[in-house]
Amino acid sequence: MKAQLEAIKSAAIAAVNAANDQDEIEALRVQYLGKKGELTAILKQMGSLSPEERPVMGQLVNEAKAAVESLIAEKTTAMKAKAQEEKLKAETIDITLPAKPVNKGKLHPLNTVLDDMIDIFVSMGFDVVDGPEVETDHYNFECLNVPADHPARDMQDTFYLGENLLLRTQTSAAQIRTMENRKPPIRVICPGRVFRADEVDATHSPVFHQIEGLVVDKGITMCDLKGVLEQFAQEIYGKDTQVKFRPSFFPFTEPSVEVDVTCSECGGKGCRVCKGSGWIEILGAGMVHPNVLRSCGIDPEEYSGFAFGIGLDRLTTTRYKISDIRLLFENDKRFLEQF
Ligand code: 2NL
Repeated sequence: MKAQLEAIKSAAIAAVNAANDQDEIEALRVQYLGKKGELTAILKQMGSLSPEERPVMGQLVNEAKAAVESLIAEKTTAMKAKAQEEKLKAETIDITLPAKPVNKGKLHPLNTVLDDMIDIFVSMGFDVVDGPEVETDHYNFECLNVPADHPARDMQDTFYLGENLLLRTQTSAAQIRTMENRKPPIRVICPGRVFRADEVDATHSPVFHQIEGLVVDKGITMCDLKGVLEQFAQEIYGKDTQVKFRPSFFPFTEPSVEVDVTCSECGGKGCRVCKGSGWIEILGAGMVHPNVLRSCGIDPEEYSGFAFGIGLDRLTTTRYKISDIRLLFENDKRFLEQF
């Protein structure tokens, strides 16, 4: 029986040592140590032994079982460690490989131009304000001294949403509210989308972009207007840019001017861009009409101000040599990816 035990023990140890994976080891554990296993079976034969032999044999069997058990535990730990190591090896990341390209997207050219303009005015002390695109007749026209019979109020020119509701034709309303809500000194710009019932062509779109500005304080004069707008033009077009103020008319300003700059394409010699004149019109401006100040609760005897309106779209198409304004609104990725 002792010899049989030794034989089983060495067979078990050899088999466990030869095992290649955990399934095999588990099968061997069942084969030798399980309820019906070979070493367990030997214990059951002990009844045939004499009372003196029994404890001796019992101890031998237990030692054999313990030896096989500890070998199995050892092999299992070693196999688990090896499997883990192999798994880690297979998962190694080569951090020197180039990353997958990420499509970051780009700013729309209108936003690039707008950001530049905002930087210039903010550096001169202006705040940025905004307002709704749907406005009332009161804020869009009434407060701005646009008379009831003015052609701009016509259904042909303005998108009406109801009796008194319309899509704003300029961003002035946000500035009107600023005058109602803040005390001078006021220095604000208001960028945004505006709407007019225009026929669509290469230079006209029913939706376009404007940045309006307003300054109100004691003692503001036309000199302040000229200084601010000349500084703006030279920062956008370069410091050698010349600025020309031509008399004009707007209902909300008096006097009113239109501002031209020397053509940045030809430097003023005359070319296709400036249609041979050497000048390009960039904005309209003027001293805020006393009626407008009054409609916002500001006393025109005490305060004065100037205002201006700049079209963003034309500035953008000339800067990037874009031939058709419609390209700005079609959101064709092939076009937008060029900027
Ligand atoms: C243009 C002309 C202009 C204004 C806009 C304005 C706003 C207030 C009061 C007075 Cl709250 N005026 N805005 C003034 C003059 C001209 O825009 O041709 N824009 C493209």
